[in-house]
Amino acid sequence: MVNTAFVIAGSEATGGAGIQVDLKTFQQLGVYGMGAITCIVSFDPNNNWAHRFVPVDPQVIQDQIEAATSCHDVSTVKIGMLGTPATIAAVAESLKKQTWTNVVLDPVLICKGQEPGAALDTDTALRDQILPLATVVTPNHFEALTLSGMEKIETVDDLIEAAKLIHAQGPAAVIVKGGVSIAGPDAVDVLFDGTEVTILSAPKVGELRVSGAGCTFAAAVTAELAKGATIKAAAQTAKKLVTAGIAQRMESNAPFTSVWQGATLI
Ligand code: PXL
Repeated sequence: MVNTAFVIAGSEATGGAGIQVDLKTFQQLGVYGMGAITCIVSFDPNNNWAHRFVPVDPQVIQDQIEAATSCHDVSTVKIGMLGTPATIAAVAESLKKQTWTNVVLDPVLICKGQEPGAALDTDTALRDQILPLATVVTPNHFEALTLSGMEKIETVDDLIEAAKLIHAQGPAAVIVKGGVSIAGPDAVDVLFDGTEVTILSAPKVGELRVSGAGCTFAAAVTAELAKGATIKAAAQTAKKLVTAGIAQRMESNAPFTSVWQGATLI
């Protein structure tokens, strides 16, 4: 029996982020992927690679979710970029139509192409409507600041505090990713499951952000959970996979590199 996983996320056409990365990661880990697109992000090579953002009609998002979940039995879902309060409401409503064993939320809060005025509404909608449905949430440094309400996150102890504050808002487990935002030689992430704190650490591969690291990490956690791994084991595998994918990253004509979802594990 092939394990299945579903992703509800935005499209980012360069292949460096979004649903493209999620489905590649599922495949890399031997999981049958299916996906619904919530919004379309097209970077603009003539305007400093700014994000052009178009939300998908909420009804079309619900139709996609209906098609995928009717066609295949699936109980593990990853949620990536949703984009607007309307798309968030549509996804929340559709998710409630069946029970899920694992709901992995990558809380992509803002995208550069969105109107700043709309971003707060979007954050609030995500927090109110999607966060309570999540079993695992994977904020990066910026998202952890927003979701925890902390003024700064500078140390591993701060990462632990943020994970605990976000955990108190409902999700069964929180993985706060320190990445290059925390000083020191290692990229440190912290998993808190309500009782145990687990530190995931690997030597940094340079100090630059690599596109798709967050998407790849959450998608790898999702795929491993779909295969029956514990959250801790899934997070450890995801960390190894992202580290290898960053070390073997794709160069591009844009001023950023992307994670390679075909990297051999080191
Ligand atoms: O990496 C965050 C992200 C997620 N999803 C989509 C994106 C981006 C960043 O560009 O475009 C669709």
